[in-house]
Amino acid sequence: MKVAVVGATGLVGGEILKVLEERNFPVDEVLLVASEKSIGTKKTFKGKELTVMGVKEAIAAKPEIAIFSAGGSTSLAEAPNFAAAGITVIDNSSAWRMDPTKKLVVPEINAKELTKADKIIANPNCSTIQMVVALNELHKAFKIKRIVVSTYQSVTGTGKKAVDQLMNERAGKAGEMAYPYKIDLNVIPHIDVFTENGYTKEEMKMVKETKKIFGDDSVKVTATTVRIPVMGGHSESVNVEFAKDFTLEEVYAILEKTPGVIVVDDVKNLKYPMPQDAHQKDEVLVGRIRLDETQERTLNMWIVADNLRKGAATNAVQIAEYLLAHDLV
Ligand code: 2RA
Repeated sequence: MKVAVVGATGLVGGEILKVLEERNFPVDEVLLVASEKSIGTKKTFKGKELTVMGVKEAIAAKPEIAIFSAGGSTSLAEAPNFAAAGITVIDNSSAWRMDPTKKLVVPEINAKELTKADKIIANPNCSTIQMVVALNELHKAFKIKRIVVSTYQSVTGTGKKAVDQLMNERAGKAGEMAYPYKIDLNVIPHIDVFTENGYTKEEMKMVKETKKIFGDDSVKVTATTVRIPVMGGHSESVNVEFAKDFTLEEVYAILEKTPGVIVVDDVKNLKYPMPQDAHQKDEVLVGRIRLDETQERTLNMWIVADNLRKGAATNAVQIAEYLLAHDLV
């Protein structure tokens, strides 16, 4: 099995390589692929030094799977070329997510929709993945009517330049700006670009992707996505209204059995999810679970996950594992 990692030199690309190794994905050869400027650079995989190549060389090498994390424009330009060569693409960018002919997949929720015909598969946005993983089984049991979500997103979601800006600011050093403002000791209520309706693209991703992944257009979502000076993971405050009655005991029982979720909820002992605990983990941590005392059939909860792992690399590798396990590649 040959796997290409397109965008291998980025933060997510590095995590994809780490996850492939940690999960012992049955790969005989990994092809590191990046833009022209990175061709020839070296990275290590399973103790072996590999050389970064360009897309043409990678397509010619005919990997069975190509995992992309190279930005939307590269995905739009190159994913069809890989697919035309019979290579199955799993893409981390937003390029294909809302394309009606492409599947938007969180393995715990809808991997069963995948077929051999799917040659470009979209990986959802990190902030969407952790929320739907936490809510999916509750949705199946009690039918979600409406979600109000506020996110507190790690600078790693922006990339290396943002991490460097935060570290430089903390060290009192000048440096390149990934954001329009200082991020250290600050909070920026703006992720991606603003759209006509006053929401950002990041907020509208959470609205639209949630409906598509659940296969349920009736689920209402409203979001405020915020950047905070944190590493290790994204946090989300979620208020969710259901159509059916439930008890907290039923909610805990369902969450304890939800694939990909770890319940961390013991406030008497100050146990609740935090990015420092989610860092480098593949699970979604859920805590601060409590009834919304202002509205019937409504819950508040706090959801934390490593956005580079379950939010991107691990979800993509889990899709590849599913494809392999079901002879779809
Ligand atoms: C972010 N979810 O956190 C976006 C893209 N990774 O910036």
